[in-house]
Amino acid sequence: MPAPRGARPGRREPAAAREPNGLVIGAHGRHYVVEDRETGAVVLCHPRGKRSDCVVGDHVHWETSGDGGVIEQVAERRNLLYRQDEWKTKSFAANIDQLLVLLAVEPMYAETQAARALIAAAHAGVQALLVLNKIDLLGVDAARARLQPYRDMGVEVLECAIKGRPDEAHALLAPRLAGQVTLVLGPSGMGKSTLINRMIPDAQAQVGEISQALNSGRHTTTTTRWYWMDEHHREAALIDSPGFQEFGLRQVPAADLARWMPDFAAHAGECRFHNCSHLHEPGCAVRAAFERGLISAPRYRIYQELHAELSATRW
Ligand SMILES: Nc1nc2c(ncn2[C@@H]2O[C@H](COP(=O)(O)OP(=O)(O)OP(=O)(O)O)[C@@H](O)[C@H]2O)c(=O)[nH]1
Ligand SMILES: [Mg+2]
Ligand SMILES: [Zn+2]
Repeated sequence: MPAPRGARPGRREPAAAREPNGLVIGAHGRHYVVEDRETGAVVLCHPRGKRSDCVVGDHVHWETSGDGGVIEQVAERRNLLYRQDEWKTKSFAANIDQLLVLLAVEPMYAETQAARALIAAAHAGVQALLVLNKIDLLGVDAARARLQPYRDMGVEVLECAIKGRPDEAHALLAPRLAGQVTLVLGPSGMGKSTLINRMIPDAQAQVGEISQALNSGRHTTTTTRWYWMDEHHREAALIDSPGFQEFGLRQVPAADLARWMPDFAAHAGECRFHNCSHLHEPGCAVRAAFERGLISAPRYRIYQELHAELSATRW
């Protein structure tokens, strides 16, 4: 067979010309856990050079080096979900098919956390669904009511009790997760690791049971990790992540915010001014919708809070 044009015998192809041979399945600071695409072997890798900009879900080209490996190149990403405040950017995962925002009846979460995760997903071009967990606990009616605005704006909202009613939860979630790479995100204590363990019995993700008898404290998830749902086909995966508190959205310009909030976007086109901020302008269709109850009071407050945050001077 003739050599391809431009290829010289004995000369190594640049990494860019080769197929990625690894997948980043874990990240611990400057160390990355890489799974070899061919063999499925797991190797601890360092990135080449000073910059460490890998994230779970990245397709990489890696080579053996000493006991571990070196990441030579990160392939172009289909998408990247991240949060960004004034000081830093924190990536959650790359190349995902969907985001599952997990909430619970208890502990009570801040609605702004859910809203922010959905905005980040919309901005990154990732479809998202909300799952309300622990519906076996008291307070389910109030938690359900808080999510009604999200249902109304077309977000898929599922309800389950992953620990309380595990079989039912499995039957509900399995078809939604099949064949997809799903990032599971949410505040601490919502049941993300419980969900991973329910769907993948071999996962053995640490769950935050408070063991008073053993006085061992809570086991919260501290790093993001990829779990295959189907070891053989390697199509579907769940990504467990540490609970988030802050969720900066500095990547979104204030003027674009309404675009990523479906209940706002539905009316924004009708405003008198095309660059309406939906805060104080006359002829604002978004404010009119809010006053008619078509946009919920908490959602409008979240918009005001975010708009102010994103308009503040950067240092
Ligand atoms: N009552 C009830 N408790 C649940 C349910 N699902 C999970 N839990 C409990 O919620 C607690 C927190 O669960 P985790 O899975 O560790 O939560 P997490 O979201 O992974 O938390 P972080 O790792 O800290 O982000 C544990 O004590 C679980 O047993 C449920 O359906 N009902
Ligand atoms: Mg966890
Ligand atoms: Zn407006």
